[in-house]
Amino acid sequence: MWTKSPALASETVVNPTPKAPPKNVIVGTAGHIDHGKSTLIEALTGTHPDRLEEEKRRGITIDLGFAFLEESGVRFGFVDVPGHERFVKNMLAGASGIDLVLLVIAADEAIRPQTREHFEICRLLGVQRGVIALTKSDLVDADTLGLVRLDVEEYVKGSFLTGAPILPVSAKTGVGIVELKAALVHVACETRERDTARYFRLPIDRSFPVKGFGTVVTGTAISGQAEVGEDVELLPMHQVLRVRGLHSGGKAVERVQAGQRSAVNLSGIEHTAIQRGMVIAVPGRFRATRRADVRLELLPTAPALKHRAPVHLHAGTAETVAEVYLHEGVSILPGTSALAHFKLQEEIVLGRGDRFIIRQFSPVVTIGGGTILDPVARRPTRKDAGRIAYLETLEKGAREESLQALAERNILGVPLREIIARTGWLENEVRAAADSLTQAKQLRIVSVEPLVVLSEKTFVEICERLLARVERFHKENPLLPGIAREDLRASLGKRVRPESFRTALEALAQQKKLLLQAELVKKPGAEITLTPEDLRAKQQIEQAFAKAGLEAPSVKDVFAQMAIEKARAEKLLQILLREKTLVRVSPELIFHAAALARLPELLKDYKKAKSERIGVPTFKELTGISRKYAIPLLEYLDRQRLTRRAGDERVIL
Ligand SMILES: Nc1nc2c(ncn2[C@@H]2O[C@H](COP(=O)(O)OP(=O)(O)OP(=O)(O)O)[C@@H](O)[C@H]2O)c(=O)[nH]1
Ligand SMILES: [Mg+2]
Repeated sequence: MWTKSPALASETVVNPTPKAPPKNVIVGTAGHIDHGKSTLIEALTGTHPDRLEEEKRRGITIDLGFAFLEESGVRFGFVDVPGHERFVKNMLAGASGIDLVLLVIAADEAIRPQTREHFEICRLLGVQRGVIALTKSDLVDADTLGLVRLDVEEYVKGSFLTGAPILPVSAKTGVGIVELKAALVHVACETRERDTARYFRLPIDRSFPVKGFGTVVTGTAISGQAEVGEDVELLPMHQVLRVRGLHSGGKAVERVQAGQRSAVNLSGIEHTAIQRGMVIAVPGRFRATRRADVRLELLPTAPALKHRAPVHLHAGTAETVAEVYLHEGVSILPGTSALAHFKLQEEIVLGRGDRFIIRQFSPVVTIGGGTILDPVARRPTRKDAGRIAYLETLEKGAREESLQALAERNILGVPLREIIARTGWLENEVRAAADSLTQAKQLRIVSVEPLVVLSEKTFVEICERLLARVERFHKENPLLPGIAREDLRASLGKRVRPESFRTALEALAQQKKLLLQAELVKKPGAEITLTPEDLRAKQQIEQAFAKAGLEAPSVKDVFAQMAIEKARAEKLLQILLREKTLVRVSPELIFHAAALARLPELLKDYKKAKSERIGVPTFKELTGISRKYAIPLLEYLDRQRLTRRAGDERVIL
């Protein structure tokens, strides 16, 4: 239904064949201004890709245009780009999602500056295949055509376009169009299909309203798939939205997948809130970022790039300014590459392995490109000597090694979400790698759900610190049986997450290196050792309470009689309480256990001789104590289930 909208009219299928399932391939045009790119797309598909009023008026392409063609089992999505040097940034937004390039060179002009720039961009973006069309062949004679062909062959020699078909065509006479279609199909069959099993991601190139439907965004799905009714996350805002409808190839579909031009109807958002450069993706798998570590390649024609130089970064459909930090050396020389770090002016979404282009800050020309190694990198520091080795490991790409390296650089441990945002691996891939590294004793899984991994080296360090801490505690606190779990955890500081602490503690307990007793952690065999002086003082405290019987003294008074310092006396008191020689009846009242032991007997005799019930005054008489003690004692007896409160009285149980 929304195909009727003028905004979507250009995304129309031409020549559909019923055979399924077709291969999805995105073809991007490339080439100098006025070389006939848009005209050629019209000749191929029947759709003229220029859609803006201004484009029609000026006869040039300004922004991206789109068209479709289904031919011999291949579903082509064409992205037509502008050739004008001022609009290279628009070209870049379109070029990022393409599988193969249709390099357009006018036979009457041959290779021109944007032929070169677009070609370099495709090479830097890792485009693998392409077809070269020599357009306007009706304007030149056979000799000229032959010369241009030689020129072009020479130019692409050694590149990804070596041996690519070079076809003379004319949109005017129709010469070569059939052959060009055949060549596109042939090359399309050789391109690798994009991975639909990966996480869905679609860099947005347009956002517009459709009457009756609301906001529609378009773009090339570069990985995974999305279905109507699912949630997607709009990034960099991390806003979750519902997919109300999907279009591809000009018709409503239930699902779009990698390699398809897609129009996505989103509910719950104004079209003006969405711009080119934003991304919709499967929720929770990508992260907006301001820092990335990259392999950066400088074109041979570019001037040397200095440390901390600002550049324009183009990745996906996004564009922002990046400050380039060099991890090695002070500058990148033309035609070489280096490991570098981008500090971005705005948050964008990057994925590991994404290709990008950089353009000089001013004047704005393409100077290089590269590959994202770590899309969510940390600020570079001078101390961080291991970063180059780490990035080289990521570059080699083996999953286990990369995960190991990631864990080793994160002493806090790495949760699943972070691993995925930084690698793009599927959850089962992460778990499989974590399991095999655990078996190899290189990694510790400190939490299974959600998964958190720690390098074995860090884990062993935590264990050692724990043991040392407990040992020190025993040495410093000979009168205490062990350290409280929470105190032990706090002593490790914030750099150890609770899961790591718990796993380490359990491992040490299993190895019998530590003993866990309720909330206490101690070394096996650690005994409370009292000096003769402590022993004497302890006895003194006990006797003070024993002598007083039920007329218990206050702790303060007892301590006042003692020669040792208060903190020490307090610890001895704790020992007596733990031994149950003394019993705390209320926050202020402590009794000797022997004095309390008389109470059940007294109550039993009273019950036998007098009554089942006893009031406070009688209890006072019976025990010979004041009201101050009687109430807390009765409450204590209630708790002990020796008595039960009934109004003002107690029932003796
Ligand atoms: N004679 C002749 N003219 C052509 C042919 N193809 C394109 N043209 C003309 O060349 C001019 C430019 O064509 P476009 O298709 O707009 O060129 P473009 O490469 O898309 O230009 P930009 O998008 O602005 O970079 C138009 O006037 C076309 O009519 C052809 O095969 N033969
Ligand atoms: Mg054009």
